[in-house]
Amino acid sequence: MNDDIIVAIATSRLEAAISIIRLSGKDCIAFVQQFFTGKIIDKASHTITYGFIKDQDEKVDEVLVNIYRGHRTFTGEEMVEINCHGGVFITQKVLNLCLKKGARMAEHGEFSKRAFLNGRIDLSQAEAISDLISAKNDYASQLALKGIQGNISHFIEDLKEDLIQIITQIEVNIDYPEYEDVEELTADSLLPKSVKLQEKMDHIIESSKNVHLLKDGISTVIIGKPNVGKSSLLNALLDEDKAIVTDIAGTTRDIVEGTIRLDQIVLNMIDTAGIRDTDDVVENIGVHKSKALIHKADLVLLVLDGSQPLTQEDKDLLELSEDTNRIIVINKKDQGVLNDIQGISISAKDHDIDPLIQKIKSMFELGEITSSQDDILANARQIQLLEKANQSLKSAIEAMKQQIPTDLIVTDLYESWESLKEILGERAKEDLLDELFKRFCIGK
Ligand SMILES: Nc1nc2c(ncn2[C@@H]2O[C@H](COP(=O)(O)OP(=O)(O)OP(=O)(O)O)[C@@H](O)[C@H]2O)c(=O)[nH]1
Ligand SMILES: [Mg+2]
Repeated sequence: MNDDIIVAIATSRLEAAISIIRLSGKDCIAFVQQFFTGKIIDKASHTITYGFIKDQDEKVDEVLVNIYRGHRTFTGEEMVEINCHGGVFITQKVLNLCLKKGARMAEHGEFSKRAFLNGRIDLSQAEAISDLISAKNDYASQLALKGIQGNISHFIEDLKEDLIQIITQIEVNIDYPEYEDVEELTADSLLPKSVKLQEKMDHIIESSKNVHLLKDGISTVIIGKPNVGKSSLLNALLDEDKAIVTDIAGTTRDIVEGTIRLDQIVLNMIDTAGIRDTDDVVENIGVHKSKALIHKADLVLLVLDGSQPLTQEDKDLLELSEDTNRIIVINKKDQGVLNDIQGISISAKDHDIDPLIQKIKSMFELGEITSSQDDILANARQIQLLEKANQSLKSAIEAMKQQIPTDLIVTDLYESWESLKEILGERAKEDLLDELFKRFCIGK
């Protein structure tokens, strides 16, 4: 494994009271001793020493140096942190000196990657560190902190434990097929155990997905036939004139985006081209894009013009969006309502949209989830893997129900097991690791 000495400025590049230069790698205490006047070479781990950083005879900075001897360190290797005065120029000069003496500039996330490779943290914890750095709201930071503390690792380990018990039970069966009575007995108790585990996975997947809507925003698409007031609704929600509004049908040709915040909920809004059959080439492309978005969105706002009777185009859209998470919005209520479709009546033009906002808030009322619930996955990669694990387990359950031979069932269960391991990076491939750790900042 690579344990050469890496170095990076671990604090922000702005002027500050102090800035920290972090080093990690084999014998990095002896390395720093070469240009530090304080005595650190024989000092105990986790101690702080005062002195000067010197480049030959020139004093570069007055510093405090923390030393950490392996393995109880962040990276699991010997580490040094040099606390410099916070000037950008001085910090850079100390960094340059480290590089000149032979340390290597750390890559993005390389400290965390070493922590992972040395078994100090698992992949879910490493990802949580990256998430905490980029967290932009309370939900995201709470979730990340739990991840760093090993929360995800714990509940995935629990799932693994349940699964391995099921696998063991079957393996015993395969090894001792002569006990026919035992086989029947085992198969009976296996099914409820497996179903219970599968329900646990279902629950984690669902709540994780909900929380991610909060963390990353709810992708919301506004659809409807031309001229019903979609762009007016976007503008009213954003409280600005972002999209062009005219009384000409087919005004919006391309997608217009905007973000709104309703308390803790963030909506990533997309206004689309009004959907209709058209010969206009540009408009037609827009219409296709609108249709494609309907099934990708977390929330669909289907706008109808309440002042007009329902048309075939409206009916087609009602059908097209039937299986989505949708709210039917009846616009132009200031002109009276002529259709009898159940929906939320608003007047986008007058910014009279409060009933819609209340409806959206009530649909995504998830305030309690992150604070009270522990088994939440941190990102799409983890959710996908748990879904895969769940899928394999489901096939195994189906097979158990159909009394398929146990040695075939075991293949599915092992697949499920592998996916669970992958969440924690226990089988992570090199290229995946590189991809994941690249998203970190240097010094982490
Ligand atoms: N009376 C009334 N008129 C409205 C309301 N909302 C929008 N309009 C008018 O309806 C017309 C069309 O509004 P847009 O917001 O451009 O409609 P659109 O659905 O985006 O239309 P396309 O982009 O062409 O698909 C404009 O003249 C708006 O002023 C409303 O609540 N009441
Ligand atoms: Mg429009």
